[in-house]
Amino acid sequence: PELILSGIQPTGSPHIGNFLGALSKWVSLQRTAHDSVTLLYPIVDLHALTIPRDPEQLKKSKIETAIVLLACGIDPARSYIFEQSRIPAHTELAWLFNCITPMGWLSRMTQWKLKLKTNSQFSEDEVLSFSGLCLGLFSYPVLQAADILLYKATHVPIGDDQVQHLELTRDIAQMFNKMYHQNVFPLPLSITTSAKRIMSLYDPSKKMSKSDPENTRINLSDPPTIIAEKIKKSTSDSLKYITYDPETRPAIANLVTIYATMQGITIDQVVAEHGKSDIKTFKDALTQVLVEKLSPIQEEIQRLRLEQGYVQQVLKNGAEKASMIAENNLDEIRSIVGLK
Ligand code: AQP
Repeated sequence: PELILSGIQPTGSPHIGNFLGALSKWVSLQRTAHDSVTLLYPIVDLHALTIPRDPEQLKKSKIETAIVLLACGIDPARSYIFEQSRIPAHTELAWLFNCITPMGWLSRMTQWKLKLKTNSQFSEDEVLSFSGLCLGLFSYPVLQAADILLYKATHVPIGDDQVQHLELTRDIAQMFNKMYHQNVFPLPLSITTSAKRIMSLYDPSKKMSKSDPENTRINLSDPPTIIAEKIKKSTSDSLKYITYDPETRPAIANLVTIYATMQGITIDQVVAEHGKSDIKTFKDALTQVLVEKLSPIQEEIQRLRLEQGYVQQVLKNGAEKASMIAENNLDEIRSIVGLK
C-alpha cells in the first residue's frame, strides 16, 4: 500500500516558501492521490529542538503550524496531522538507525553545516572542525529517516534542499534490509514540487526561512499592510523594467517567481504581462496578488485561532491514527533486531 509522508518544523509562522514549496502540494495530493493512499503530515517538533528554542514559543509555534496547515486546506478527514513527539516510536527507531549509520555518511550532509552557520556565532572553519556541533543537529537526518521509514512511506514530497537526506534515508533502509536479510523497508521515492525554491526578500542567495528576520519573508498570516511594506522594502535593482534573469537579477527573478507560482501562471506570462512595468508598479501588482491569494487562508487562520480546542482534537486524532501504523511497524522491527 502506498503511503505519503512529509513534515514541517514548528519553528515559527509558515511563510510563502513553505506554502509554494510544500504545503500547496500536500493539499493537492488530497485530490490527486488515490483514496487507498495514506497521507501523513507530522509537525516535527523534535527536529525543532536541534537549535535551542524558547519552550513557550515552541508550544505556540506548534499550534500555529497546525492552524496554518488546516487553513491552507489540509483536510483532517483525509490527511493525518500530528505532533511527532507524541509518538515515541520515532525516537526508538532513530536509535536503532543511529546504531547502523556510519558517521561518514552524516559528515557528508550539507544541511547541518548551513544550519549551524546561520544559527550560531561560529565561523565556517569552526563549523567544519565541528566545534559547537551537538549530536542532535549532526544526526537529525537519521531521525528524519526514522520519521519516514517508521510508516514504511513509499513517497515523500520534498524541496530540493532535502534530496540529500532522502538519499540517506534510502541508504539506511537498504543497509537495514541487508543486515537483517529482510525486505522490511520500501525505498521511498521523492515527489518534487513544480515550484522553484523561494528565496529571501532581503538576500536572494538564501532561501526564505522561518528562522530569518521578519522582513526577509512573507508569512501566510501577514496582513495586507505588512505584505505591502515587506514587498516595497524587498531588495531590487535600479533597472526600469522587469525581466527574469536569476544570474544577473536574482532579487527580481525571485519576485517574478513568487508572482508566477502564486498566480499559477508561467514565468514567461509574468514577463510578457509586466516586462514594461517599472519595479514599483510590478511590486504593487505582486502585493495585490499576494493579498488576494492569501486572504481566504488568513480568514481561516483567524477563525481557527479561536478554535484551539478543535485544533488540539485534530492533532490528537492524527496522533492516534499515526500511532497505530507506527506501533505495528515498530513491533515487527523490534522482533527483527532481537529486542522482542
Ligand atoms: N524557501 C523555500 N522555498 C520552497 N520550499 C521551502 N521549504 C522551506 N523553505 C522553502 C519547504 O517547506 C517544507 C517544510 O520546511 P521545514 O519547516 O520542515 O524546514 P525548513 O526547510 O528548514 O524550513 P524553514 O522555513 O527554512 O525553517 P527553519 O528556518 O526553521 O529552518 C519542506 O518541504 C521544505 O523543503
